[in-house]
Amino acid sequence: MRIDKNHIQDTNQKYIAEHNRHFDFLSSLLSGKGYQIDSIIKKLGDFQVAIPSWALGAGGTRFGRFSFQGEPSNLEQKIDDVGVLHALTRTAGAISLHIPWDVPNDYNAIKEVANSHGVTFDAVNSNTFQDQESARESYKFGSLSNASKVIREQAIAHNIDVIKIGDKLGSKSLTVWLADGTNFPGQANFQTALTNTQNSLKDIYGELPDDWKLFIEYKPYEPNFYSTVIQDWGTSFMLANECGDKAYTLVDLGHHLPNTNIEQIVSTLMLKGKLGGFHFNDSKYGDDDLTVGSIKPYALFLIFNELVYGMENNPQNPYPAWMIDASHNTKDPLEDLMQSLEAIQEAYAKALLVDQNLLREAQVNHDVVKCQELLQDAYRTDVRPLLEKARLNRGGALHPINAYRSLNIRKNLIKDRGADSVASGL
Ligand code: AOS
Ligand code: ZN
Ligand code: ZN
Ligand code: ZN
Repeated sequence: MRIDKNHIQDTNQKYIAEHNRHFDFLSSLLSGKGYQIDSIIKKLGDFQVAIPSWALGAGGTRFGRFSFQGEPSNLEQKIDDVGVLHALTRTAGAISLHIPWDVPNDYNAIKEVANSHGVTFDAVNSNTFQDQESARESYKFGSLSNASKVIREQAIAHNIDVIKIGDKLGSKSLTVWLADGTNFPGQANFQTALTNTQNSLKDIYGELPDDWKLFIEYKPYEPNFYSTVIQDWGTSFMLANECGDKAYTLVDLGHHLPNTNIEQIVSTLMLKGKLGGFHFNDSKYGDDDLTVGSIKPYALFLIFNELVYGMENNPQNPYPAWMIDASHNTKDPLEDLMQSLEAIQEAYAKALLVDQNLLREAQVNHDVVKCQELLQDAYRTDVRPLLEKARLNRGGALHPINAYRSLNIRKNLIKDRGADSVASGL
């Protein structure tokens, strides 16, 4: 399945006059206020977000899984789906693989498919939260933290395998998310579990190629409900520091207890040069993995405000790896991902409109009202014409979801793959 660029242009015809009107209005408004429109549009176009291979099929919950017709059933088809997203939005230029769900049979063939879509391989994710059929040891009571040395060694070896697989594809980072923890008080010794995790991570870190990064993800609870070994950003940050310069904290928006000030966490990590990666999603309660921007768009904007500040003022922090980590079972996964991509771009564009100089001045003058006015003025601006322009400039669709629907992409995928295809993996 491949979208002809001309077909995307055809779908744009219907909206171009309206787009021009909106864009002209917004750009004269913003230019009048002194903004450099071209530079904002360039930044939006350059902002690429990786799509996780496991979000391309309809997800599920621990209670069940409902598949969506035409799901990709192998790695090549997953990359094709990211190709569709990238062709329409021009902002999904990477895929993040999960091993062992996505082990390539033929590396060159897989690289060629990705290349043909202009898609690169972002962070590779290891999996020590499920037992594989061929596995000798079980992760039921933990992996890198396990009290048993043989189990830890199996988990370390798996992570090293994942690095080797990613290296053959051109990935430059490994993301480790552990389910390790306990369900009941007294079940494990906290200090032993943390020490084991630290030593295991150091062993993995020792096998990283020079130009690679290790991302350590944290999460307060789930699947364990009493304790999680890497429960918060502080624990992740500490482990990253113990490992070394190539190890970083990864922030997943859903991995915080309700009302946590995530923007402040982001800001602290960037100041310390340790924000390595980012998983976008949204949540009402916990790690809900809902569509980005569907629940708390203002919080997302405030987070982006800190990300933009950090990208402009913290050269000690490398450019973070962006990924969507969302999946559920009610929408067409590709339409859902387009909604997430749009929400990310929108929050980013609004954050780029925050006048950092005026904000600094208002802060120094303790003008609290002015500070809020500056943020909210940016947030209330309808930036969608800027996003459209960024896509248009790169050959994408003015309205990706409308184009996806009018080009009958899902129908074609069902025709190619069958109505009962099931995504491999989760
Ligand atoms: C799990 O909660 C984490 O968010 C992981 O980043 C990711 O969702 C998982 O590795 C995919 O199964
Ligand atoms: Zn995540
Ligand atoms: Zn998660
Ligand atoms: Zn999540």
